[in-house]
Amino acid sequence: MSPPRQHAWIGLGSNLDGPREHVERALGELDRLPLTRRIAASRLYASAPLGPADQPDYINAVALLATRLSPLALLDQLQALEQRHGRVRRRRWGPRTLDLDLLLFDDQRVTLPRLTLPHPEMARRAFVLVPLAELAPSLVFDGQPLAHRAAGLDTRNLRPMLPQD
Ligand code: A4P
Ligand code: MG
Repeated sequence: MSPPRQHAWIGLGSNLDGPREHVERALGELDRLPLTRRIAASRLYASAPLGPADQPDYINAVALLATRLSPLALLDQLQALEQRHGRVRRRRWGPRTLDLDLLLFDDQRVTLPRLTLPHPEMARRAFVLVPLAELAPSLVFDGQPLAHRAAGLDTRNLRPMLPQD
């Protein structure tokens, strides 16, 4: 019997070497991971960097996957995809060609050295919560619908990208 299909929410980010192309290409690649389909994607958003300011602005998006992979097997696939985009890990919160964060995996809670679920920073970050709320405004996180949570964040820095941008 095959494992059940579960829902995984992925945060995508890039701020190097044509960030928009990295994010758009990765959205296509997420749809081709083993045992996995992409079932929705948010718009792309541009924002100033959180963390060190001496780096370019970021492009972010969120995708919803249906997958039969386990959370750790999906993390392996996401990290392999980051590598294929030429990601080099330097400093924490530093610039990167592609960052793929596993935000939520159904309602699983995981605390492992390699994986924390839900992603510990997601609720504080407008560039994660706003695209997530765009896809799932009524999804309840920590007792509150995402749309309410997103409305409470400072979004002055964040702008949806237009086709001509
Ligand atoms: N890890 C644990 N839990 C998870 C999870 N739920 N999803 C582990 C993904 N990975 C998880 O990540 C470090 C380790 O976290 C991995 O080995 C994995 O096993 P990393 O991506 O290799 O390292 P990092 O980049 O140094 O840290 P991190 O925490 O991923 O960086 P962030 O928090 O993603 O921040 N500003 C804007 N505007 N937009 C951005 O997207 N991104 C960052 C990066 C900084 N500033 C930004 C943005
Ligand atoms: Mg990361």
